[in-house]
Amino acid sequence: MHQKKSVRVDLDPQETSEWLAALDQVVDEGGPDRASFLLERLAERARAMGVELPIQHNTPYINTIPPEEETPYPGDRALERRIKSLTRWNAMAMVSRQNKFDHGIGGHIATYASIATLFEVGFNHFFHASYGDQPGDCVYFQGHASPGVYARAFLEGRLTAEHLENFRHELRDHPGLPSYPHPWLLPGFWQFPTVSMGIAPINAIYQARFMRYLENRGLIPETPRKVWAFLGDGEMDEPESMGSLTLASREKLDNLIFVINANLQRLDGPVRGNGKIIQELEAAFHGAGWNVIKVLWGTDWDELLARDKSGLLVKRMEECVDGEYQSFKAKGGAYIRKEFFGKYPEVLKLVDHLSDEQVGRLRRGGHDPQKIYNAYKAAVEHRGQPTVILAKTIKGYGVAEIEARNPTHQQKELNDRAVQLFRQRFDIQLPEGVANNVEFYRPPDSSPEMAYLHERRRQLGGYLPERKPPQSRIQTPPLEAFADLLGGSKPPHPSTAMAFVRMLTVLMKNPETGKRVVPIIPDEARTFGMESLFRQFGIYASGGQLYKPHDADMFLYYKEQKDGQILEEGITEAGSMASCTAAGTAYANYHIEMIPFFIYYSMFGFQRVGDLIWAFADARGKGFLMGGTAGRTTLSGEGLQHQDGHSLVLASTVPTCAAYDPAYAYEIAVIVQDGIRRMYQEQENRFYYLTLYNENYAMPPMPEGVTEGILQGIYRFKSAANGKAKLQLFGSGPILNEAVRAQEILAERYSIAADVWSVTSYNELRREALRVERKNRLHPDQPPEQPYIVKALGAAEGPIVAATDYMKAVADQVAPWLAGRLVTLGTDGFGRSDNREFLRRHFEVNAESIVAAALSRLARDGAFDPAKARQAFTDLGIKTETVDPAVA
Ligand SMILES: Cc1ncc(C[n+]2csc(CCOP(=O)(O)OP(=O)(O)O)c2C)c(N)n1
Ligand SMILES: [Mg+2]
Repeated sequence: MHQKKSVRVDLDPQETSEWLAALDQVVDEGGPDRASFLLERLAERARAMGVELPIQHNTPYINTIPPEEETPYPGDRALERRIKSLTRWNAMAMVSRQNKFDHGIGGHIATYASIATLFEVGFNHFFHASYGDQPGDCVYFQGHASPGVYARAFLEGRLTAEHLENFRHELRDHPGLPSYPHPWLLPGFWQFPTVSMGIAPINAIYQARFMRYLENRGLIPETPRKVWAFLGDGEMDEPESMGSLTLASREKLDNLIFVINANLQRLDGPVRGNGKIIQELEAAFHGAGWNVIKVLWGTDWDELLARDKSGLLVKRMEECVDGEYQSFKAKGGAYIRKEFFGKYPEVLKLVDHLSDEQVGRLRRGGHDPQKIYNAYKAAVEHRGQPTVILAKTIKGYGVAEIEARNPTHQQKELNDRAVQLFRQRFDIQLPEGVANNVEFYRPPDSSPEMAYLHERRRQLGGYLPERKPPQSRIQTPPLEAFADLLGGSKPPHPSTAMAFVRMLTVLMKNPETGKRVVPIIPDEARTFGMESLFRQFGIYASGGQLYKPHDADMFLYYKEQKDGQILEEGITEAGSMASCTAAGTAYANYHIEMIPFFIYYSMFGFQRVGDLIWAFADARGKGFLMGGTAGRTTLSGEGLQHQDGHSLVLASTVPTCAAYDPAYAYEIAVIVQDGIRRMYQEQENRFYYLTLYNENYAMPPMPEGVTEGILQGIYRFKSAANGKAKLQLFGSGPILNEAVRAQEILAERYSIAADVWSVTSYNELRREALRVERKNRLHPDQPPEQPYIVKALGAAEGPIVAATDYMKAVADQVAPWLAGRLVTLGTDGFGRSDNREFLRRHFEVNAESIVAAALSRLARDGAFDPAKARQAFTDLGIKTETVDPAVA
């Protein structure tokens, strides 16, 4: 009988030892690979016989690469150490000086101290700045280790002492240096914004996938390019950090290398005081299908481990938790001897020949160039899987009094004694004046270390990070190319979402833009009526389609192909945004302009992945975010968690995002066409957000002379039919149709003439008005200019009722320039499941509510009889005593 046993007792020690002896013999005679082969066969057989085997995702707490498999270090260790020490010095000096000078300005010493060797081995041996005429590796530097990246660029002569002097003084001195990697602030230097934890890992994964996408589509040549992401161990707690791991293994992204700087600490204290973060991450990455390389112990441990015949040293390594490992480094050699080695007499004996100081200096793997080099080499050579290197380091390494201590993250300044100890610790040779004043130091170019540094970078194709996008070559198709959208619709009428899909198809067939368009969809294509694109352009599948789709005999079948153009991302807005980021910055990283269209449920965009969008803007990302099924009342049935009435408010917070809320097909054509021109022809660093709705209605032909207004944000769509308008109605998206209906009701029932305006972008109108206002403010001696909103309205008279499917705050943005005339109707509050008619009535944005608001305002202005207004409310079915939808 098969019995489960939770406690395993050795029932036959004699038999056990025979099996173990047999294994020993196999290893001795056949080698470890043979042993591993046999064990795998045994495990297969055992499983087939129903024997329960533990699933193991962890290996022992020692280095993955055994010393006998290591390659000797190819570089000059002494010169590299000198370069690294100088980088350490300059990085420390930069932060410490600035904080002495400007107390509280911030910066980090401890993080770079822990990651310096991991960076330097990369800089000297691995990070390619180019591959022939192709761009080089993408390196995501741990954000708050930026002082080290600056310090190296200073040694390389790419940044000046003035730059370092102005670290975190971007506004008062020139040239300033931003705190962290921000392409927006240092566009020739930084490539990837990383400092918001979790952004780098997910962006790096999708970057590696996008690189393959471009290769598989034949848009860039295949190169050995790698994506390196240097990440904190605390950072791995972010859901974005680990959320897309299986994409990387599924896509066999062997161009991707994560290096996790496991210094065992985060900001407040240990990452896993009561456990071992490296083991936890190993299991998770193994489970997700990654190649895992642990770099735990430095070379000086090899000899101890070789003499550890009892296995007790490894046992001791395994039983200690990170909180203890942190204490060992915080408390020094004598403590380590007593508390770590002292637990077992056999283990204690292993360090008999070492002084306390030597015991204290036994290095961790992440500080040993030999171990790091071998891990990087194995990672670069590994095929078929992404690699994660788990490097054990020490936070604040080598910095007296802060090393491995809980407050180390916050340490910004070093006192004179600590500076002296730092110099001694890393044997930093400096001219005396430089050392005493904690000045920056770069040896003369003729020195051996500088010659070495430059030669290494020359071998690796130049310096990095560096961001140098070439001139764009895309010519925008003329507006006439989208004639389909400009001439008005015939029944059955489309929605703006459908009109957009038509435009996208035209763009994808256009010889200029066709191949550059990247449609990115998180499992919503059918929602937006985009399934027609599947067969025409193919869904990207790196391995091709391995099955015959059940709908293969249908016209619009689900076609996956290796060079498919559509990125069907599955249900991950974060992943899709990361793809959008890779595509929208391809002009800088691959020197090819790609035009992403990320099409998603508008509710799950800015609200859900806002920080990724912010980073996209920082990275000078270009492209289009398309918020489908937009509007709190236009998306019927779906209710509170689906109906979006606020993404436009959030979009307005991103400086480079131009947000539009178009009503008609031709507006979309004008906005997108001009967007391509501005971003890809004029090279402006901006991107677009457009709402798309799923309500079908007649799309009018484009009136004459409206393109400027569409782009600026407002134009008169329909003048009053009878008489000069005494009232102005603003509408956006499908609510524009409500405004038109209100115009008719007002004319027919109340003899009030009103003009109707389409407001395509309150956000853009406000920005322009603010720019003009600022100019006027700063030049009181010059005649004031008028903002576009004021010019556009011209002599249009009377109060203005603005209705939108978004929050009132969207329309309120232009209130300051409308002299108290503006009444806003919008969809503040939680959504409901019902149809459009009831939703618009509930949120008071239907035609009747617009009419009521107009009459009410006219009555208050003395231009309409209040008693008649009250009667009108009854006639229009307006309930005056219901709960405010904003709080309902
Ligand atoms: C999303 C986000 N949350 C919080 C922070 C603030 N923060 C900066 S560094 C840090 C701790 C980082 O710990 P770890 O990732 O282990 O990096 P280490 O400095 O230890 O290398 C925190 C919480 C941030 N930058 N981003
Ligand atoms: Mg950490």
